[in-house]
Amino acid sequence: MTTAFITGITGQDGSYLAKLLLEKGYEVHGGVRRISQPETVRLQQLGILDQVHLHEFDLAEQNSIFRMIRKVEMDEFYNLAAQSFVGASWELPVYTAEVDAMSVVRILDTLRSVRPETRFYQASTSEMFGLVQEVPQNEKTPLYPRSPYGVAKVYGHYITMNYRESFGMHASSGILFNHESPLRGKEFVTRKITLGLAALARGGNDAVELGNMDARRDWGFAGDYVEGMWRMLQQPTADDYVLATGVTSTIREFFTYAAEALGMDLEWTGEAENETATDRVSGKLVMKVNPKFYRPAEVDLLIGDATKARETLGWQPSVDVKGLAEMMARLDYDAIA
Ligand code: NDP
Ligand code: GDR
Repeated sequence: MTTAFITGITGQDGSYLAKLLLEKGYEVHGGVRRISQPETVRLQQLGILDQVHLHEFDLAEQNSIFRMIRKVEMDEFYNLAAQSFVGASWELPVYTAEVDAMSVVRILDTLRSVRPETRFYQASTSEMFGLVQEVPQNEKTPLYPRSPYGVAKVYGHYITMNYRESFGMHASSGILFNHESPLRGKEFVTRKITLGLAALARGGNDAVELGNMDARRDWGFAGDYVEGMWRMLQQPTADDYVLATGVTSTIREFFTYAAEALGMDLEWTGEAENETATDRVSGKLVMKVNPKFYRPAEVDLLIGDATKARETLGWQPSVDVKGLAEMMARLDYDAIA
């Protein structure tokens, strides 16, 4: 039986990946932060909490990483844990660097000493591309991160490549573009939108307050992306791969798709800080911009080219952005019933 260890197993991707690996017959172990009440809601929602082995573990603590890698006889290690909210990284820049950058070398160096044959996956991100240099973005596009989060992830990305090249480790990075799901954290824009719209459709009156409506993201479904992670580690040699849909949409477009899925018909007025959306059907104000959600520096345009993943891994996304918005909005609506 193949054994995998997942950091961030309680997160969106970690829980979907755990489910996928269990379905493939793996023994699945995961690291869980010691907090007063462990956040295992997603594993419960997927019905797999009693099938995974959870270990107390913190990425910021070297000894914790060392003990875990010594204890679990693992074949594959997926490093998904991170301070993953870009917006918070300006308020938590040092912590973000500790967890998203330094922990990667802590893990790699421990694996090198204790279990050098372990296959390693690093959760790299399209945020590393940052300021637009070229579109669409692929594995060779120059990096220009725009947030402390992006900067930390660039370190994680290059140190993974460096351990692969220096020590011959099977260490791969997935440069994943935004991927969402009904299990997405509530502060990320897609889920914030679908939760807010679902509450409005159920009779609420609080307009969703958002920041920059013009940013463009390449959004896919998280369930598809964890399949890509697994495929990377099944390759005979390690490498870096972009996973993306190749379609980019504004925040406004995502909002519109989710609103339409709940029967709304939007009228947009104003621009920038004064932009609003009203539902013609109910007459309610459903969106207003609040500048407090603007970021100190923005990533304006992300659109990925996943040709390499398609050709080498046989990977392709199965859900488009409209289908994704509909899936999330309807499930959030049903959950309120
Ligand atoms: P989530 O925020 O949903 O999950 C993050 C996970 O990391 C949680 O399990 C969290 O634990 C854990 N974690 C955070 N800090 C620590 C720590 N100090 N020690 C141990 N565990 C910790 O993120 P996603 O699932 O969306 O993303 C997974 C990874 O992929 C992240 O590294 C993210 O940066 C990266 N990524 C995500 C993309 C996306 O669109 N989703 C795109 C590209 C990259 P807890 O449950 O206790 O909070
Ligand atoms: P992102 O996702 O920063 O791309 O990082 P997020 O959903 O937070 O923001 C996407 C875009 O929406 C704009 N935006 C808002 N964002 C939030 N969160 N809240 C708002 O109210 C709001 N209004 C507008 C943002 O400015 C931004 O342009 C995600 C995370 O999962 C990272 O961990 C991952 O690496 C990248 O995706 C790829």
